[in-house]
Amino acid sequence: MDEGAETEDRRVEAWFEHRDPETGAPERFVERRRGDRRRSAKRLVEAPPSSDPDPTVSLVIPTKNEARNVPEVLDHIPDLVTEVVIVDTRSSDVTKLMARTTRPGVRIIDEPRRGKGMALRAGLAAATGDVIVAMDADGSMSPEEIPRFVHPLRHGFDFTKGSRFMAGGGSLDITPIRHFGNWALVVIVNTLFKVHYTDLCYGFFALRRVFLESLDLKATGFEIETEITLQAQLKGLRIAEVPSIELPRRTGTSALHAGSDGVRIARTIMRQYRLSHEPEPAAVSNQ
Ligand SMILES: Nc1nc2c(ncn2[C@@H]2O[C@H](COP(=O)(O)OP(=O)(O)O)[C@@H](O)[C@H]2O)c(=O)[nH]1
Ligand SMILES: [Mg+2]
Repeated sequence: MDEGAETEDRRVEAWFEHRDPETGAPERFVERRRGDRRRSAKRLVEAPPSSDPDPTVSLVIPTKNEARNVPEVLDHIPDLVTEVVIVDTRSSDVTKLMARTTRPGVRIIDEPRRGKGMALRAGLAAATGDVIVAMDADGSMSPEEIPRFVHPLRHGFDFTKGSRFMAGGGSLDITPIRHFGNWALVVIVNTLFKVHYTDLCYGFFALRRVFLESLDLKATGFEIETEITLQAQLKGLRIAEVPSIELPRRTGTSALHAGSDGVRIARTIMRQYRLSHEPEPAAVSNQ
């Protein structure tokens, strides 16, 4: 085969149409990489893209001393959320009481071990919905945006991450030092993993629960958000970014320390990068 034909062949081969196995209807185009094959191409759990118009949705909210903020968040949860799971780490205020009063059906889990990562992992494991959405309790994320995160999961995607830095997003909460740190970490991730994210350290995301078990999550602190994104990437989940507006925390102060947590996030990136170079395990069918 001459060189021109080979190039043409590669171009034709670069995309293929994914069809519904039952109806044969075209669903979406999927990129096929040859040569520099995407390391994340293989999913540990093979599940077809979901087109369920009405999935059950669990909302997981980690709380630590958010009594003044949590009622406002719980008051604005849209109807599509079918379950709310609060994971509380030894709040010394009345966070749990306020949560129960505002939303009597709320599930409250006590996670004695400190750290947002610990709390989120416990909440993800306890959630029962087809889709799990995670968000903070401090009023910096608007529950009204939740449908925006669920939408892509009903249309071919497996993981939705919020972005404050794509068109339509924004942040009124982020400090200059955090902004710079987040930008630097995004550049590192995009370079190492050959992706095009616009945000990284943001705790508003949604996941199809069928993939939860395949994500190897070990983070205990604020590096959990990065770990989930990179694990989703590594396990070949179909990832969408949606714009999100981060508001100022309503009351109280953030528990994040830009320096030490930045180092933890950088370590998490390096660990995931090393994992991405290990041989891929065999796929397991879950259909
Ligand atoms: N359960 C639990 N939640 C936590 C812990 N640390 C932070 N959070 C929650 O995680 C969310 C984000 O925390 P925040 O301090 O606002 O961090 P920031 O938004 O990154 O500045 C809030 O809902 C906190 O209440 C923790 O140790 N345990
Ligand atoms: Mg916050």
